[in-house]
Amino acid sequence: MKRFEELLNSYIDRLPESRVREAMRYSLMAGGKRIRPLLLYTVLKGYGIDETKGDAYASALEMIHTYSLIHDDLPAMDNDDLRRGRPTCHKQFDEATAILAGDGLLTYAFEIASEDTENASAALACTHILALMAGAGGMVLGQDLDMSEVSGTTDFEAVRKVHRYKTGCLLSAPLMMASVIAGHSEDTEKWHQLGEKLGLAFQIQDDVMDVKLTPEQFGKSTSDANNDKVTSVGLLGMDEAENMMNRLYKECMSESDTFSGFDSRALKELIESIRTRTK
Ligand code: GRG
Repeated sequence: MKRFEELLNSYIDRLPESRVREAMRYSLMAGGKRIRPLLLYTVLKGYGIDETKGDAYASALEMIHTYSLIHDDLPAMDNDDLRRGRPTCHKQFDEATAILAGDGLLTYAFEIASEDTENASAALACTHILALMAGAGGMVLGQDLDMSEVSGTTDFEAVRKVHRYKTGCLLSAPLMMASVIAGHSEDTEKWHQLGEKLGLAFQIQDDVMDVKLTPEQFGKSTSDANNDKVTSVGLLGMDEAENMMNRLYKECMSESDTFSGFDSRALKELIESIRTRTK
């Protein structure tokens, strides 16, 4: 992924020099796992499409993901000091700059996603998917539900709904976008469903790691369990949460075999590496 790291950095270089630009770079280049870009590249590969066709969209996704983490860490939301093993953006800079860095990354993502003039119809469709999955009917809704509706709930379905929007939407987006770029828009809705399942598994795993790992191992403050936030582990217990997570990952792998004209081997390997991740 060295090529992708350089690509992200070069997008930031294109912006005028400023404090907000350096705050955007600080968070974007902080060693994230790049799971959303990897999902996009891997699905393109499965369809036999050159990965560079996905560069702009992979970059846009990582920018939106990074903006969401910057804003999630702010005192008004989760109030975290540590992210990806380093001070959060507002700790390294200040709150106002962190808000602007998030705004800058969100807006820049749409600039980048919409500038693919070689395939303007894919650019339009992918930009639309990005907006749907990231906005107030997607990830933003999930964050809102998480902060309001589910506090104190004992209903796992309510928690599942939060995960579906907060985590699932931004994992569905790369799968959906890759199917559009590959000219397989007939598969987009099915990828949406698969991404939601992957998101649920991924979030349950995040909750498991939140309990099992120290902040140093996890690279972020273990704030969810400590803040008495409702988590899958809290509601289901550790064993049941881990069983559900493994079952969901397995279902994702077998569902990835059901797309015609798609070689699922690389995607299954990626899902397995996500299932066995240690951070
Ligand atoms: C502020 C609109 C807004 C949304 C915030 C992303 C998010 C929504 C909150 C962050 C907290 C959280 C646990 C989100 C669920 C998704 C998740 C597990 C994010 C972490 O993603 P990774 O593991 O992070 O891909 P890295 O650091 O590897 O990029």
